[in-house]
Amino acid sequence: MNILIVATNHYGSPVPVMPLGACMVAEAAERAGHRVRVLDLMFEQNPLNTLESELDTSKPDFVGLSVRNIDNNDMQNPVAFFKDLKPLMGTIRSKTSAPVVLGGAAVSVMPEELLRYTGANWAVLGDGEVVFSKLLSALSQGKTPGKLPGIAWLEDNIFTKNTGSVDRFSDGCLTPSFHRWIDVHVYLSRLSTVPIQTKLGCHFKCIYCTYRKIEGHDYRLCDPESVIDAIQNLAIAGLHDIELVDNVFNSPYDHAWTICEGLARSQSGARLQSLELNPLFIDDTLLTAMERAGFVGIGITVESASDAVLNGLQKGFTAKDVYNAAQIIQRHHLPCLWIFMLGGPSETESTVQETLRFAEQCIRPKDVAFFNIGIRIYPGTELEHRAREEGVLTVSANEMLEPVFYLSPALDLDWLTETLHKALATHMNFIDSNTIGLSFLPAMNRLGYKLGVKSPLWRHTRYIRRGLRTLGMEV
Ligand code: B12
Ligand code: SF4
Repeated sequence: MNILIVATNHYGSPVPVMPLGACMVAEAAERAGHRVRVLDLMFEQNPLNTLESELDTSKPDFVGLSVRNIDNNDMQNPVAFFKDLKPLMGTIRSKTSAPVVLGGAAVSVMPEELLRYTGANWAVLGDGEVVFSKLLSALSQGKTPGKLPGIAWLEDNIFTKNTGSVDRFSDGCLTPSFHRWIDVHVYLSRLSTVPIQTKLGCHFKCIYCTYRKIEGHDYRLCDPESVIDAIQNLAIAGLHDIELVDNVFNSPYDHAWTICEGLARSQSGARLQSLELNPLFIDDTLLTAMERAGFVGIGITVESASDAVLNGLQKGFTAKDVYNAAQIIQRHHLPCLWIFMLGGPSETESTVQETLRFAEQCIRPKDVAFFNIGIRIYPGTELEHRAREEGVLTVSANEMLEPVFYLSPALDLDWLTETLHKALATHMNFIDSNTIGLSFLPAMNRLGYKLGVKSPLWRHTRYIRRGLRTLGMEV
């Protein structure tokens, strides 16, 4: 059968993200015997026209829509990407009556709402490479996929989903041949990294998090040797800047350490990054192994340095762990991006000051602190219940495709914005979502590439900000 998979994401900040999932699903469908094309809308100037001509050319029997982002998770400048889906569906329906299957992270987070909003026929929940092919096989034989776990649909307008054990995970590290499906060079010229997963799942229970809805609570670990091979092969293919996109890279600790040790031995030449480190599992041994493996940047998602807030967020670690991680990081050379979330449950003016004090005293000037204000609330999370109890959230789950945010009732938004603004003005290595939302960031990525700057660009934050300020820009 002819299958068209449309990677719908076209958001270029902080960098354009390669559609890893769409490519994996396409390759799996091809292995199952289908003729598959991927249409990547990331750099398309006129996505609807391009889609129209692609539909004319490929005449698909099934269309898969890969949907990554619902919105940009940014309370200060919210952008709702889900709204792009209606015109795309309109174009598809004007050309073909082929069934449309939704997949992608956004779909796992809000499947019912996206099925209703788009009018698509089916949704695949979670990792889709095995389920999608099974769904295609059932539908092409005229069978209803009925009990196939991992799919959802609307039946007589009632949302129905099949849970149960989903036969979908291979313990080998899956890396698609990106060159076959997308224009890799354009991504590289925007300083994009090549994404790769070493595992799925997360054991933690942070109250706002959707990741477990996407990948599950139990860890599903890729065989370390297969991860090392995959990274070596990417590097041989000229794809050196590789990002490990696990929910949390350093948990389980032993798995991360084994991969790093193997990579150090392999001398792959890859330049590795991961922005998802948990302070609980950082120690000198792991950071040394990461340095030897070829890491060029790490991110640590601590969210806060106040016990009250960490407790409220149910992060599973304490302010002491955050301070301890900072001391360890200071003993190493790895550039580090610290990620904070201000305004969560139990946040007050004094807890904000605690976190800012930590950032001022414990983050090296060469490292970077990124501050987010407010937390996007998603249906089904603990945060949703808390927000309803506190009267912060009043809309129904169906209305939550439109971004809604939690801000601690004990905080005044103007005070918080002003306080953060002052901290950013005096610390050139502090940034917020306004900085990564800068309209000229894509142009800066392109310029950086032309000048031979290597990813991650955030390592140069203080020089970039100083330079732009000299030019009179308010950044
Ligand atoms: C790593 C990551 C990043 C990295 C990406 C680095 C890189 N080089 O790729 C960085 C930090 C840059 C990033 C940025 C952002 N991210 Co992010 N990110 C993730 C994370 C943790 C993993 C994504 C990933 O690669 N997964 C691995 C691949 C294999 O999975 P996948 O693409 O989802 O594909 C599988 C399934 O979804 C499915 N599937 C996919 N397509 C299709 C198609 C069909 C037809 C079918 C059937 C199935 C299917 O099968 C695939 C294979 O198993 C997810 C959380 C998560 N656990 O998913 C958030 C997540 C995707 N990000 C999210 C967001 C919001 C963002 C930002 C907008 C944040 C911001 N304000 O900057 C930006 C957007 C960037 C952009 N240009 O689009 C949201 C998106 C959903 C939402 N809430 O809107 C997520 C889910 C986190 C969250 N908050 O809920 N992100
Ligand atoms: S550790 Fe990260 S992925 Fe895991 S539940 Fe918390 S926020 Fe989500």
